[in-house]
Amino acid sequence: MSWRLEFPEGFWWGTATAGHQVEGNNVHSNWWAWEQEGKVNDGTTSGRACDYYNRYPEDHALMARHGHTGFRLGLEWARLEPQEGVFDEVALEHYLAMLADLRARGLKVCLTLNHWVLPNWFAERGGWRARTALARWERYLRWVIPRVADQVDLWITLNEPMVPVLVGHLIGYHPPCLVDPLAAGQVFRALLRAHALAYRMIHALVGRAPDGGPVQAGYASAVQYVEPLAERGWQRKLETVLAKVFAQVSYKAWEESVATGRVALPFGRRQRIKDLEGSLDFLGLNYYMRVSATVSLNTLSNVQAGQFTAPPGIETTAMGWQVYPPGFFHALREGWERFHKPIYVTENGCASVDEDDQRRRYLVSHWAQMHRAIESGVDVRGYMLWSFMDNFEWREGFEKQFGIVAVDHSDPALTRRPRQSAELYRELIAGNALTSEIAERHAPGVMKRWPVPATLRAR
Ligand code: IFM
Repeated sequence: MSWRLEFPEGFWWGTATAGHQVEGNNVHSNWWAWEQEGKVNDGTTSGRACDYYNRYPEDHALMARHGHTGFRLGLEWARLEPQEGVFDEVALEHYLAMLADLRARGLKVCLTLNHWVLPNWFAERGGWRARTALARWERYLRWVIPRVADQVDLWITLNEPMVPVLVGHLIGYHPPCLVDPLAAGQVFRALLRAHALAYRMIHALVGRAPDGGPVQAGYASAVQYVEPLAERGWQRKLETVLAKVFAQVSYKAWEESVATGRVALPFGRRQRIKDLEGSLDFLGLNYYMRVSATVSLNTLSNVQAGQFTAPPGIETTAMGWQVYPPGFFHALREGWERFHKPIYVTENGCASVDEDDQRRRYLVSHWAQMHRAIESGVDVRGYMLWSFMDNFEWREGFEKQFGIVAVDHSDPALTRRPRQSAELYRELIAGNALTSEIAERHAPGVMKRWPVPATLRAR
């Protein structure tokens, strides 16, 4: 039985990265300082990362050769404002050259203004919790936004804001490694304000998008599909409650706050935040996994990062994350139903347990679910695969490999070696369609395991 899943004309196909994870030598940042204390699990530091900062022409050329039509990258605030109030014009010129190079090769630009990492001076003066944090952020934005404005097609104010809130301030896994619910609450509110401010400033300081259309700004949210693990009985009941709490805390509180303009914290005063309500022109959605909420007689434990339990028969990636493609469909539907705004998938991908087979199975099955969502009426406009190349995976160091392009970090030349998944992606983009032939050749059997209605109907 053969089938063909066509994507809308003009669909954005690209990859996503973050400055600190690929550029190298982000020496004035809080992450860099923290890494020097030996905190990264595999004993590495971000160091030269992929040296994307210097090798960007080679990387962009590779993207263009593979038919990509866009790229998501980030600016590093610590590079641009290495000391408080001192802005680095040379670094800005460098970023402008990078952006111009992308555009010259026909790649559209999705730009992230903040992907967790802070200038070290900002972190040392209290980070997002400082009374003056917002004024510092505003001063930086006022300088940087107009300078890059004519090169940016899509603006992401903040990447996965709930990660610094929860992972940095509640469970203490990322810097500043606090286990402090009050601090987490403060950062949550501060980031809502930071997002609203950035959104408003982008609209105030940028006239039009490069294609002449309206400015497009949003944030990128990390969305999981959360379900109870048990199928019946008292466990199911308890786990259903736990699943709700987990989803609420991990992303829904943020989304609700943006939708209503009021802080959606439990026991909160539903305080109103200036300019927050509806502060998105599109929803940036990052989806990786299903989370199964589990409760056993003596633990309430496994909703912590890296300790998710997968039901039998469900594979997990090198991150220990469940591979559950239908969750992607549900996440897209949920995002659409909440906001009724265009959706860009700003991240989706897999740290493969093997060289590339799992990654290809993952990608094929998730693209099919994205197509299913589009067919059901969700306005998905683009997809940015995480990630272009193996990069610095935060506290996990270089061990986890998300790249469709392999980079061996012990290789002095940091040679880029496209994996078969890069070829798979090229084939998908070339036809703007996923076909049964491509799927079967790259990921035999996966569409039988995770069929979507269109593949069952087809002849
Ligand atoms: O590497 C990260 C990225 O920085 C944010 N989203 C999830 C990715 C994979 O863990």
